[in-house]
Amino acid sequence: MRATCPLDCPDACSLRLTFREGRLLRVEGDPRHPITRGFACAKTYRYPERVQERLLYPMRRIGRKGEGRFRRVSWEEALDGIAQRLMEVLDREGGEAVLPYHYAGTMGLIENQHPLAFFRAIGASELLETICATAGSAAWEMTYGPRLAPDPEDIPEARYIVLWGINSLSTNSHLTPFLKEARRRGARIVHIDPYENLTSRFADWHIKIRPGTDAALAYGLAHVLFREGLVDGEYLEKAALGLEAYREEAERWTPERASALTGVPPEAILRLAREMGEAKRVFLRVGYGMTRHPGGGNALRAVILLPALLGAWRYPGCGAMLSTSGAFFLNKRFLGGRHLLEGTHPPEGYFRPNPRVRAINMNQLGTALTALDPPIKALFVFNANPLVVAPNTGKVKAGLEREDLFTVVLEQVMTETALYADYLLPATLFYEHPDLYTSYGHHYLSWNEPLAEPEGEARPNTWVFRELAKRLGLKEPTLFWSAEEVARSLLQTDHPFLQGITLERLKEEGFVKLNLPKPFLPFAQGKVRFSPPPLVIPTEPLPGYPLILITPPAHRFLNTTYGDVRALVEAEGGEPRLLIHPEDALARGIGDGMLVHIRSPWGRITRKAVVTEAPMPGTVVLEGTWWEKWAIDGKGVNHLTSERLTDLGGGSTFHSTPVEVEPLRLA
Ligand SMILES: Nc1nc2c(c(=O)[nH]1)N[C@H]1C(S)=C(S)[C@@H](COP(=O)(O)OP(=O)(O)OC[C@H]3O[C@@H](n4cnc5c(=O)[nH]c(N)nc54)[C@H](O)[C@@H]3O)O[C@H]1N2
Ligand SMILES: Nc1nc2c(c(=O)[nH]1)N[C@H]1C(S)=C(S)[C@@H](COP(=O)(O)OP(=O)(O)OC[C@H]3O[C@@H](n4cnc5c(=O)[nH]c(N)nc54)[C@H](O)[C@@H]3O)O[C@H]1N2
Ligand code: SF4
Ligand SMILES: [Mo]
Repeated sequence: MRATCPLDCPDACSLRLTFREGRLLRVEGDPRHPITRGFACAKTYRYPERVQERLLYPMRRIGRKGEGRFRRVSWEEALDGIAQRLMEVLDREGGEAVLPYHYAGTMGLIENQHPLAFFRAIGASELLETICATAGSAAWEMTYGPRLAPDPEDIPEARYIVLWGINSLSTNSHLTPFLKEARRRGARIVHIDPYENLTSRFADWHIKIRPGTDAALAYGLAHVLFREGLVDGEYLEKAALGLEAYREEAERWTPERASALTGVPPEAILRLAREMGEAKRVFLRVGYGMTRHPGGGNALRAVILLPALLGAWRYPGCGAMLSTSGAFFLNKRFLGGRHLLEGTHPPEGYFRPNPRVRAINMNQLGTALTALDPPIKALFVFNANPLVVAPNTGKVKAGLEREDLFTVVLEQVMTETALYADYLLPATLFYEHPDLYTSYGHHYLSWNEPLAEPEGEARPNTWVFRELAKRLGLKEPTLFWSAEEVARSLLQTDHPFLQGITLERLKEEGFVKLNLPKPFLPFAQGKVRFSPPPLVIPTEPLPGYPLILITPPAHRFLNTTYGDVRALVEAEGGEPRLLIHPEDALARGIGDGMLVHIRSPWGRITRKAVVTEAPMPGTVVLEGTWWEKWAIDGKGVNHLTSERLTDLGGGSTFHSTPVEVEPLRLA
C-alpha cells in the first residue's frame, strides 16, 4: 500500500507500507515514483520502531509539570475539560491569551494547517511560522518573486553544481541520483560549508567557509565574473533590475578582501568563479544553512544572484533551488481559515477574531511565555516539540513550568514537551488519516488515503479541533470541513500547473506531477532584482565567546523526530558530541573524548569533545537536535541558542551562536 512520507523533508517520498494484523511491519521506497526511485532513507526505514513508542490514549496530568505523571481519561472528559478551561480564558482575557504553537511534524497541508481555522475563529494570537524557512523565503521573494526552482529531474543537464549551505546527502537524499547522473555526464560538484560532512566527502571539491560570511564570498565571485567578462550580458540586459549599484558593490570585493572575511583562500575564489563562468550551465542547490544567521537573508540573496549573473536560468536544470514549493499554486484562501484574518467573513459563535490580531514570532516563544503582556494563558502544541527545538530552552522551560499556563499537547510520542502538558492527546500517524502533500524538493502533488484504523484512541488533529469547536458553539463552516472538502477547495484554481489535477485523480494515482512547461525555465524570462544590493552582515563572535557554534541536522534524525528510536540514537553515537578543530582544542587544553563545558551568553551545556579537522577553525559543531535525555547533562543544544532574528523574514539564527568551550574540571 502506498503513502507519502509526512516528514519535514524536501523529498516527500512515496512509500510502500506493509502491514501485519493492522500493524505497520515494513516501509520501503516506491519504485514507481520518479524522485523516490525505490529507496526511503536511514530514518524512515525505522518508522515501524517509532510506532512502538506511540501514545494511544488521552491523558491528564497528575504530577508536577515536566514530571511526566499522567492519568488516562476518556476523550469526552479531555475535550470537555479543555473546552471549559478555554471558555474561561476567552471570557476573562480574550482570544489573544490563547496561542497555538505548531510546525511541521507532518507536512500534510490539512493536518498541518487546517487546525488553525479553530484558532482564527476564536481570535487567538497568531503564531508566525518562522523557525525554518522565512528568512530564505523573504530573500527569494525579494529577488525573484515566486519560490520556483528548476525541475530536479533536469539537473543531469547541468555542467557545474554547487551545493551551498546544504548537507544534501543527509537532508535531501533523493537529489543524489540526479547529482550522480550529472557527474557521469561531466559535471563538477562543489560543496560550500563550514564543516566536512557526508556531502563534502561526496563532492569533488569542498570549500570551507566561516559561518555567516556567504555574502562576502558571493561578492568575491561576482567581482571576478565582472572583471573577467564572464557574466551573461544579454540575459542581464533583459532581466536585471538595479544592476549598477550591485556591480559597484561587487567591485569593492576583491578575492583578497572576500578571503579575509570568509577564510576561503583567494585562489579558491578565483578558480571557483572561473569554473562557474566557463561552465555557464550552473545549478546551485542552496540550503537554509546560510540563512540561520543575523545576516542570513542578505547572504542568501547574494548567493542566488550568481546564477542570474551567469545567465544560468536559460538552461534546463540550471539556476538555483531553495525550494520548489512555490510551484504548487493551490487555492489556500480557506485553508486553516485564512479568510478569517481578512475580516471579510466574520464568524458567528463564541468569540470573534480581534480586528488586529496579535502576532507572536515562534523563535521568541520563551519570551512570549515569560514576559508578554497581556500574558498567554492557554497554549496548544501540535506537530512540534518546542521544548527542544525552539531557541533559548531555559526561557521556554520557564514558560512551560508556569502554574497559570494551561497547556494542551497533541502528540504521537511522549516528547519532552509532552511532559509539560495538562492534557496530552494521542495523534494519528500519516497512514491513519487522509491528507494532501506538496513538496519543497520536487513537483509531485500527492494524496494519502488512510490505510489503517487509528491504533488505540489516536485521532487526527483536525478531529480534535472540530470537537472543541462544537463545544464552544462555533459556527464558522470551514471548521467542520472534512479532509476531502479542504482538499477540493485547495484544488479549486485556474493555474495552468494544476489543470486536470483533481482529487479523484490523486486518489487513483497517489501522486501526480504538476503540469510544468517543458523544459521548465522558471526565470529565463522575467525580472531579477539586484537592488538594493545585498548587505554583508557577518556573524561575529562576542568578547568572552570567541568561537561560533553551528547546529546542523543529523543524518539519522529528522529534527527531533526519530530521536527516540534506539537503533538510530546508537548509530548516531549514542549521545550528542561537540566537533572541535585541533587548533581550537589545543589552545584550550582539550583532548579527544574529554568532557567540556560549552558556554554562550544564554546558557551552558556539557558534552564530550571530538577533536577533528572537519570544522573550520573557529567554528564548533553540534550535529542534530537530540532529545535532552540523551545528553550527559540532560540539556539540549538550544540551551545555548538565542531568540535573535534574521535580517529578513524574522527567521531563526541557530548557526550563529558565539560560545566558549572549556575542559570540565571536576571539583
Ligand atoms: N536527515 C535529516 N534531514 C532533514 C532534516 C534533519 O533534521 N535530518 N531536517 C529537515 C529540515 S526541517 C530542514 S529545514 C532541512 C534543512 O535543510 P537545509 O538547512 O537547507 O540544509 P542542511 O542540510 O540542514 O544544511 C545546513 C548546512 O549548512 C551549513 N551551514 C551552517 N551555517 C552556514 C553558513 O553560514 N554558510 C554555509 N555555506 N553553510 C552553513 C551546515 O554546516 C550544514 O551542513 O532538512 C530537512 N531534512
Ligand atoms: N539548534 C537547532 N534547533 C533547530 C534546528 C537546528 O538546525 N538547530 N532546526 C530547526 C528547524 S529547521 C525546524 S523545521 C524545527 C523543527 O521543529 P519541529 O517542527 O518541532 O520538529 P520535530 O522536532 O520533528 O517535532 C515534530 C513533532 O510533531 C509530531 N507529529 C508528527 N505528526 C503529527 C501529527 O499528525 N499530529 C501531531 N499532533 N503531532 C505530530 C512528532 O511526533 C514530533 O514530535 O526545529 C528547529 N530547531
Ligand atoms: S524523511 Fe525524507 S528521505 Fe526519508 S522517507 Fe521521508 S521524505 Fe523520504
Ligand atoms: Mo526546517
